[in-house]
Amino acid sequence: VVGIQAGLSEINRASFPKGFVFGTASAAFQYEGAVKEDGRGPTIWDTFSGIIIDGSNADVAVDQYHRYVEDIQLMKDMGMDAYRFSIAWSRIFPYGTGEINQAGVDHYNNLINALLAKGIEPYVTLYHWDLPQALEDKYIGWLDRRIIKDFALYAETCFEKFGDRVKNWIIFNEPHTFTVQGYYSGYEAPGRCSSLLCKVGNSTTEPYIVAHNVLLSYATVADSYRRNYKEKQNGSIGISLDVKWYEPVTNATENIEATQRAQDFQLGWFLDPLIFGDYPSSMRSRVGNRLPTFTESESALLKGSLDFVGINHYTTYYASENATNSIFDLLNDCVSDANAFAIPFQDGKPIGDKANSIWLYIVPYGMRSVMKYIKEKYGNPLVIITENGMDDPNNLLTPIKDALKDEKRIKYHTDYLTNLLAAIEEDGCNVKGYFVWSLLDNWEWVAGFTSRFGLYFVDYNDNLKRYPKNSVKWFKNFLSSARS
Ligand code: BGP
Repeated sequence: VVGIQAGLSEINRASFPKGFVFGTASAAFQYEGAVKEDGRGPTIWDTFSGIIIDGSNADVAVDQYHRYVEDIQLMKDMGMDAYRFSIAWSRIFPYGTGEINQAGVDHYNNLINALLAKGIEPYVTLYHWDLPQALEDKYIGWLDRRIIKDFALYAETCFEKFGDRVKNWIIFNEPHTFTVQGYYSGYEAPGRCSSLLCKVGNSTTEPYIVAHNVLLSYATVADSYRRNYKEKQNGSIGISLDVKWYEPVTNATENIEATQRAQDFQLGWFLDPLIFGDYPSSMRSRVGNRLPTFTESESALLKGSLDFVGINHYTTYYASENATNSIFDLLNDCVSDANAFAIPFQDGKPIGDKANSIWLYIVPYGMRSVMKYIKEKYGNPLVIITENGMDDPNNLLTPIKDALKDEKRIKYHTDYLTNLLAAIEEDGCNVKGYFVWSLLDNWEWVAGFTSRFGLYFVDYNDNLKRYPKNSVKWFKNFLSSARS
């Protein structure tokens, strides 16, 4: 068939396997606004006191809480099949547990029903980083095992209330990111660490405890879903993991080994327990007794508990055993135990063209490499790309008509999708969906409103009006080809 041989510009929906799903992704805190409405409780992101580049907050964000009908029409106009959004835990349980807030349930019922009425399938994330503040106050949130029970109650409540219509659940978004950024570097909520930005917590133990409690929460919820809901509701559950592709910065053995460790301390930290039942051995040997252990029954619950692996992939870096004394050492995603540094340069040359974000380099083959790596290491599990996208520097131009010319984004999606297709067709990877981050420009963690990832431009100076960027036309055209 068509696909890669046909050349870059020729791929379209019909090039992908039957039933392949295309959608856009979002997160409650970044989109909803209305933070004090209808009984929503505060979250750790409402109270976060770390640095946000433009000093903004997400009190209004892009106001999707009130504008979801209009936004669903935008998805429909493009021909998207699905929408990935997250439920704000503190709209369902304002204090994390206790009484259900009916107004919150009503809101998500309305959103789900409005999507289905337009033929758009909801893919629902349960935890996209907005922990109810009450649980942070009560027992320091993810650091305490009591969270497992509270999270399970929240998850089960969502299955009960929405599972008759929601068939795809993403239990956690990027546990690696919120573990490292929240408890190691401190750039993100709850900003506990012993490094630059804050002085609480212990960054040599907390990330591992948090990750462990997240995994045990996942295992508990997966077990409950399988026993009580799966058959009745005919749905599936998974998790979204952030994965950078890494290449060794040189062919020296130490850098080849650092590359594997970077992957183990990122993807392996979560996917190894979920597929094999335990952490990677490189983590065990380097972290020692600071790395918690799973009991036999916990390990059995984790093993094979995913119906699909969600992958959020944006960029590729080199990995090196040695620090580079650049800003990237500070932005490094790898905890120091990994003894691996991720850098986007080799001999001063960048690994790819840059998006607007300081961390985002455009390296399309990284997509294919990640897919192949997952197939080979983890036995070809079912994968959904739950995020892929970029913030085009042109989106910051004025006037707005110039900001809409996002040809770099079009090229990004063309090239990443071409590589994804090659992974499916030529490498035999088992991938069934692709979600663009993001439908709209929105409030980005740390970057605030300075970073525009949307297919639609949002005018923050004029009532949050949405304007289609050129990539909307591109997707519309891409999706309009007959399904294969
Ligand atoms: C992912 C998050 C998204 C989104 C995206 C863009 O890691 O899951 O929520 O924010 O990154 O990145 P950023 O917000 O850092 O600009």
